Amino acid sequence: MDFQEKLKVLRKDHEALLRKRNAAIYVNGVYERYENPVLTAAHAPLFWRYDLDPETNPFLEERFGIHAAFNSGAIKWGDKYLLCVRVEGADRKSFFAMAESPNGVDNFRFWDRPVTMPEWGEPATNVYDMRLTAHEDGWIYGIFCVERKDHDAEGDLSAATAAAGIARTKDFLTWERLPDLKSASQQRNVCLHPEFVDGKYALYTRPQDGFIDAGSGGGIGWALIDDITAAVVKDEKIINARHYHTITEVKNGEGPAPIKTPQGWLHLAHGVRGCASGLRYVLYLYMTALDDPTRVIAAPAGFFIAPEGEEYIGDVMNVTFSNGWIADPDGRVFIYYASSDTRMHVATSSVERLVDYCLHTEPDGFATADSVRRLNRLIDKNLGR
Ligand code: M1P
Repeated sequence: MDFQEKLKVLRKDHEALLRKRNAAIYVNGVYERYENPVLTAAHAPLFWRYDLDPETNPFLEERFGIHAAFNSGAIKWGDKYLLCVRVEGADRKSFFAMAESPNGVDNFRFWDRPVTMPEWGEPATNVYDMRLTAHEDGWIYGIFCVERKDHDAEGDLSAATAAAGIARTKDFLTWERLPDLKSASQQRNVCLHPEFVDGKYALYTRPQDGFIDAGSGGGIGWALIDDITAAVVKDEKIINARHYHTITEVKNGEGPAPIKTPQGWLHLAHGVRGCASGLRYVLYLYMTALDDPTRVIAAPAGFFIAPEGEEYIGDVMNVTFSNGWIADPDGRVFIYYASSDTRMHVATSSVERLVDYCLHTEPDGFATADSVRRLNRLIDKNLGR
C-alpha cells in the first residue's frame, strides 16, 4: 500500500471507532455499565500521532505515541459532555486534553490541541487526574496532581513529590494557574467543594506520608482555605477514614466534586487494598450532611464499582479510578471511570438511585459475623420469616 492508501485506511478505521455506538448493559439496578470504553489511546487524533506529510514521513510511521487515555475530570458544558482527560504518551508523561460528546456515552472526540497548562514554581515532570469544580464564585477550577522529582532523595532515581496544582478557567481553552496548595504533607486526590463553607473555599484532601504511601494520612481530609489564590492547608481533619480489612485499608481518595442532593452531598471515592497480585483500586460512594459536608450520614459497605473483564487488564492492573461525573438536570448521572490506568468507561445511573443505594445499603460492620447478620436480615425479609 502506498502512503495515501494507508492513510485512507487509518482515517476510515479511526472515524469508525469515534462513531461507534455504545449500548447499556444491565448490572445490578444501581447503575448500567456500557459495552465499549468511551475513550482510549486510539481515539487520539491521527494528526497528534502521525506526520501526515509523505515527503517527511514516507512510511507513515507514528511519530508521537499515545499510550493511554484515562482518569478524566468531567463537566456538562452547554449541551456537551466534556472530559478533561489524562492522556499519557509513550514517553510516560501525562498531559490534559479536552474531549466532548453530544450524549455522554459515545462519540467522544478530542479537541484539536491538548491543554497548555501554565507552570507554577518548578516545572512539573508530570500532571494528572484533574477534578473539575464549577464553583459558586463563577470560575471552573481544575485541581490536579503535580509530580516533581524529589531532589532531597539522593541516589533514588524514582523518588518524587506530589502536590496539588490549582488552575481555573472559563472556557477550557485558557487556564489561569494559581499557586500550588501549600500543605505540611504531600497531597494527591485533592478536590474543591463547589460551595463556600463558612465563607471559605473547602478542599477534600488526601494527606500522604510519601509519594505513594498514604501511611499515617488516615483517609480523605477536609480543609477550609482563606484565599484560593494563595491556598494553604492550616487545619485538616479526616472525614472519611480508612479501616482495617476493608476496601480502603491501604489508601482512599475523593473522586470528583460531590453532587448536591435533597438528602445530602453524594460522594464518589476510590479505595485501595493490598493483595497477592498487588494493589486493588475500587470505587465506593458515601454521603455527608448538607448543613455540614464533613459529617458522614451514609457509608454503604464495600465497593460500588470494581474492575470487570477487560477492565482488570492494562498498564496498572486491577484498578478502577474516577475523578469525573456529571449530574444532568433531569437527574441522570454519568459516572466516568478509568480501568487499569489505560482507558475510560462510563456507567449511568440517577441521583435518586444512587441516594437510594447509599441510604439502603448497610454500613460495614468490620467483622464477618456482622456481614452474616446483615445477610440473614435480607434473607428473612425475602423468605418472610
Ligand atoms: O495507579 C492507580 C492510581 O494511583 C494513584 O492513586 P492514589 O494516589 O490513590 O494511589 C494515582 O496516581 C492515580 O492516577 C492512579 O490511577
